[in-house]
Amino acid sequence: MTRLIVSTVGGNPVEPQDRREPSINPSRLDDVVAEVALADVDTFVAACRSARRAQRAWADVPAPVRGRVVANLGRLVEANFEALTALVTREVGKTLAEARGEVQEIVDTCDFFLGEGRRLYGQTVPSEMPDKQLFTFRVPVGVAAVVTAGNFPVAVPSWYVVPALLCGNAVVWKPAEYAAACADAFAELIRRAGVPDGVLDVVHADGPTTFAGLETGLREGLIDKIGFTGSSEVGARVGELAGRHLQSACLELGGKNPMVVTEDADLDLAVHGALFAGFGTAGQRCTSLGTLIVQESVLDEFTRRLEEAVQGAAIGDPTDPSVLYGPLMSERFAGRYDSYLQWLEDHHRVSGSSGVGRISSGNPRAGFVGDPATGLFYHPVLVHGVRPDDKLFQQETFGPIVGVTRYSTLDEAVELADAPGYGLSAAIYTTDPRKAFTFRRGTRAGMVSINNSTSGAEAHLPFGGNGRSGNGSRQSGVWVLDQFTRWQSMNWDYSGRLQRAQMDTVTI
Ligand code: UN1
Repeated sequence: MTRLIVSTVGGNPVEPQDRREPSINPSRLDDVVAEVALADVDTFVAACRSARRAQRAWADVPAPVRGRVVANLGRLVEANFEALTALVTREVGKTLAEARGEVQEIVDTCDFFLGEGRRLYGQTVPSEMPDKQLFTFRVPVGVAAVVTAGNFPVAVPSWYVVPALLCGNAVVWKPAEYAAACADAFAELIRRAGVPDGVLDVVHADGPTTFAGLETGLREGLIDKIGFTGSSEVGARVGELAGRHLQSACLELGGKNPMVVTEDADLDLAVHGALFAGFGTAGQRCTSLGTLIVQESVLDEFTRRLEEAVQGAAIGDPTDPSVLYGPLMSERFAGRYDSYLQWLEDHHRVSGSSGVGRISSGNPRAGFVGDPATGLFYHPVLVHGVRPDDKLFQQETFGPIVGVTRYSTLDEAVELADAPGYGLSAAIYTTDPRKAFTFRRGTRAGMVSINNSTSGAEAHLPFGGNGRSGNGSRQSGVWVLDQFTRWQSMNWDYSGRLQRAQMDTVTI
C-alpha cells in the first residue's frame, strides 16, 4: 500500500483532503514513493495561525537550549544517514554520492548552528550622555513561511529551518510536492529532536494554494518572513507579495552560472570542474554551470578534452556508483526541459552545431535504464558557439545542457559572465592570481570560485545571489541570522534625570 503523506497543523495530521498527487521515483516511473494529500488555503492559514501561537513559548526557551535541539537534530540525521540518503535518491533521482553530500549538508548546518545558541550576541553601545548605556538584542522575527524546491529536498530546507528555529521562530514549511516523502522524513527527525508541536508544521500544497495561503497569512499578520528557493519568475512574485505587506523575503533563485577558462588554466582541472558543475545533479542545481566562456587560444583543445570526458561519462541508475548523474527529478521538470530542447531544435541555429548529445535528434530522452519510458533520463548536451543573444546563453535550463562561447580579453569574459543578468555563482580557471582577483571584483556574482566548480558551496559561507538570482539576502553561516532575527535596541538611563538625546549631550 502506498503511504499517504498529510500536512500538519499544530503538529496534528490534517484529515486528508480530496486532492492527491503521487510522488514518483524519476528513475522508475512505475515506482510510486508516496501519495501526497494536497492541503487547501484554510489549512495553510491555520498552520500559520497555530505557528503564531506556538512561537511565543518557543522564543522563551533559552537560546542555548534551542541549540541543544539543533544538536539533537544533527545526531538524529547522522543516525538515519543511509535511510535519508536512499530516500533522496529514490524520490528525486540524485546519485547516492550526491544524496550523501546533501544529507551531510544538514549535519554541517546543525554543527554550525548548535553553538550559535550560545552566541546570539547583541552589543553594548556607548551613549553620548553620562550615566546612560545603550544595548542591542537580536529578537526572532516570529513566523517564517518557507517554500522550497525539490532539487535539494532536505539540505536547502535545513538552511532555513535550522537557523530559523535556533533563533526562536516558528516555521510553516511548504516543500515541493514531488519531494514530499523526503520532507516528511526530515520533519519527523526535527520533531524527534525536541521541537515542540506547532513550532514546525509542514503543509503540502500546490503553487496556487501556496500563493493564496501566503497572501492571506501576510494580510492577517501571521507571517513575518518568507524564505523561498525556486525560479526567478516565481521568486519575483513572492518578493512582490511580501513587499506589499511590508514583510521581507529571503529569495534564493536561479542562475545562469558562468565558468571562465583562461589560456593559462590547468585545462584538465577545468574539464573536471565543468563536467561536475554542468552535468552533476543532471544540471539541476541553482549553482549548475550554464555557459563556458573559454579563451580563444585554448578553445579547441579545451572543448576536445571536455567532449571526450562527457562522452566517457556514465549516466543512468543513480544507485550505480559509476554514474555521473541520474534522471531529471520530476515529470514536470522533464516536461519543461523537453519543451526547452524542442524550442532549441525549432528556433536555434545550434541544432546543427551540437558537439555532443542529441539536440538535433528526435527524442532527447536517453532511456539509459531499461525501457526508455521507465525513467526521466537525458543525454548530456554540449552546445558550441552560443552567442549572448541566444536563449541558451540567457536562460536557466535546469537540465544537462551547457553552452560554450569564446572570448579574447578578460574584460570581455567578465562582461559575458554577467550578461544574462543573473548573479549567483561564477567560476574562473586560471593560474594567474591577478586574473582571478580581477574576475572576482568584476563579476556581480554572490559566490565566486577560483579553480573550482560553480556548484558545491560549503555550508558555512554566505550563500546567495544578486540580480535575477535573488534580492541580496544571504543564507548559511552567521549571515543568515540577519534573516531570522531583527535588531532591537534599548537605552537605559540611570542618571535619575531626563537627559534628552541631541539636546542635552555633553559638550567639551
Ligand atoms: C541549490 O541548488 O538550490 O552549492 C543549492 C551547491 C549546494 C547547494 C545548491 N551546496 O551547489
